[in-house]
Order: sequence, then C-alpha cells, then structure tokens
Amino acid sequence: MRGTFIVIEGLDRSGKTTQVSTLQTWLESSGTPVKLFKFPDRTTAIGQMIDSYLRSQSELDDRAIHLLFTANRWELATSIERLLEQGTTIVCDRYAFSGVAFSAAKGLPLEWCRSPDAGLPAPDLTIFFDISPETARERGGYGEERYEKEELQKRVRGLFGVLGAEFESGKWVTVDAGRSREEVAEDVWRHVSKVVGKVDGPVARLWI
Ligand code: DGP
Repeated sequence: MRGTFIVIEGLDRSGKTTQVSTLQTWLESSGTPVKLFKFPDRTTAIGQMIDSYLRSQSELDDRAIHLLFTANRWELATSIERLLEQGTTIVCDRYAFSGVAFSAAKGLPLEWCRSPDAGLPAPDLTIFFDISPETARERGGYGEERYEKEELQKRVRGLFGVLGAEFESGKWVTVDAGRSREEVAEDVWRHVSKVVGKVDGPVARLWI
C-alpha cells in the first residue's frame, strides 16, 4: 500500500493549522507513518520571496507571484511523490486549490491560474474547511498579511466551491470549520479513516 495524500484547504482563520497537528497525532497513534507539508513553504529560497510579498515587504506582479506559489509546490512535488510511494501518508496544509482560489479572487482568469499546477501529485482526499466571514471575524478577525481581508476571503470562499464541485464525491469533502475544535477534529477523522491505508497504485496527476 502506498501512503495516502490528504490535503486540508480553507480560508484564513478556519483553524487548519491546529487541525493538521491533531490529525498528525491521531494518525501516528493509529500506527500510520505520516509527514506534514505546508504551502507556502516559506523555508525555501522561493518561499522566502513569497513570505516577503505576503508581509507586504515587496511588490510583485499578480502573475509573477502566482507562478512563485506554483513553483514552491513543484519544488517539493518529487519529495511528496517519493514519500507516498514509500508508504508515508502526507497531510498537506494548503495546496494548488489555494493557488487558484486566491489568485482568481484577485481577478486573474481561473483557467490561467490552474494551468501551471496541472500535473502535480493529486490528493486522494481534500478536506475543505469552510467558515463564514462573520465567524472568522468573531475569532479575532484577520491579521496583518496581504490577503486577510473580508471581501477577498468571500470571493476565495466562492472559488473553493467552484473547484470542489468538479470532484467526484468522496475526493473533496467540506467540513463546517465554525464549530468547536473537538467537533471539527471528529469530522476530519471520520473522513480520513475512510481512505487512509486504503489507496494503492500510482499517484494520480492533478487536473490532467
Ligand atoms: P498561510 O501560511 O496558510 O496563512 O497562507 C498564507 C496566505 O497565502 C494565505 O492568505 C493564503 C495565501 N495563499 C496560499 N497559497 C497560495 C497560492 O498558491 N497562491 C496565492 N495567490 N495565495 C496563496
């Protein structure tokens, strides 16, 4: 059996990071070898350019930054694929769906945004953390980074819906992230335990 590729997507303030770490603990205690990835990965040279852009310390053309986010995923794609083939399950905090949703929300054509990510390793399961802008605001609102603005997040939410609708059922699930941590964690585990350790064969390619 190869490892299972699980992607957690969602809006800012949806609690992804906490849930990714709970999921890691639960998978480890069930005896599943697991590795976490997080995009953007700000530790690489490309990731540092993205970090500087997100913190508004540099300016870049919308298309140029889009391609940097994509390049950041491609530079880790081979590691992801190798780990999956070796039997390690991967939990990934954000992926190409954020790439398309955030850039298209800024006004770039959706199909143009999708094209450079086509061919990346495809997740076996994507869990979308949905939260209303009102609930996100109650959690302390958005922070200082460039995309943490309510109007933009509303458009991003709609675009995630468009991307998710393209998937067959079971491959993309939406979780109501406005509930308590415990409820969300239980829901995530319910979905994950249906697929983990049950996929085999070559890793599929995204959007091909
Ligand atoms: P995070 O480190 O998860 O808080 O993500 C940083 C911000 O970058 C967040 O507002 C979402 C956005 N983002 C993540 N991936 C991409 C991407 O591929 N393209 C664009 N344009 N934005 C992204």
